[in-house]
Amino acid sequence: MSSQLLDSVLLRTDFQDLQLHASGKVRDVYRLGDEHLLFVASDRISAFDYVLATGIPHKGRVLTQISLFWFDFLRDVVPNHMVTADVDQYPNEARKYADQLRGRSMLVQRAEMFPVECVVRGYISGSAWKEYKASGKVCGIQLPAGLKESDPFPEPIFTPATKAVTGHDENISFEEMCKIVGDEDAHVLRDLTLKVYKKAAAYARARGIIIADTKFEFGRTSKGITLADEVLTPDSSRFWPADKYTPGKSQESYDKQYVRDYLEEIHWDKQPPAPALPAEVARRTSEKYLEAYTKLTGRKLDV
Ligand code: Q0Q
Repeated sequence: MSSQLLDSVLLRTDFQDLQLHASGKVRDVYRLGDEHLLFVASDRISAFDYVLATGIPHKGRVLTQISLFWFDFLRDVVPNHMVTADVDQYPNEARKYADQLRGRSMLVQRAEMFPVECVVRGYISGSAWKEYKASGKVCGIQLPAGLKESDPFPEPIFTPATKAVTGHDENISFEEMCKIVGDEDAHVLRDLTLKVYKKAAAYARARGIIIADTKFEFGRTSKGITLADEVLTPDSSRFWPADKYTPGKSQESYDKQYVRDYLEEIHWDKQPPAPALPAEVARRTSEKYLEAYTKLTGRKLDV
């Protein structure tokens, strides 16, 4: 990877003057006053629950811009927590880091987050496929017999989850969700999740990307129930290339397949330390992220 390309890879955010609110595998959230948070997307990539030692050029910017695209696309369906992604509008304490934040961050309204992951699945894959094979159900939902791996569900299904202490999402039934957030909010969250997914998945499919499933996080703000976190990105969703879709087996990942193939090739035991990636794998993965952005938005990211 050229040194210039390496310069553009942001692996660690370290904004000394900002107060860290939360940190995920690839994103960090900083507190800005009592009302706002600053979301920062790094170029880190995780695979099999581990952050790899090599960053992917432009990944953080692409995923931020994809969320911004969907917030705007869905603005008539559900309010969202985004305030601005224009670093020149950020509060002073963040503006000093404008050059590192530009394009890969957003100022969001602080919300009272619901402690449930709103997962919706259009196709049967992953943990749902395992559960279906064992019981014919997913999250307590009885499904038709004879579904093959990666088949579309007759209708997208809502399969909520809670974040267990291990950090893994744990599927729960809708009834259990009602006990956690209350009947009324559970019904509103389920209906919103399905409505948002159907609209976005239909749009993406027409542009060559199958969004097989995705995870939304909602919170309560002055606008009521508000769409938060990242939205319909390759990190919060399964993106499949539509032109390679073949039911009956697991599908290629639109964005992470080169990484997965490399990790299989070197027989990584999926134990830490996670390996570094060859420059060529990082470069080709970067191209897939940029390609996904262009397919969805019709725009090219200036790199
Ligand atoms: C909030 N997170 C998630 C997270 C680590 C994301 C805090 N608008 C909000 C949001 C949002 N979105 C949050 N809290 C209050 N208001 C979401 C779980 C954690 C990295 C990225 N953490």
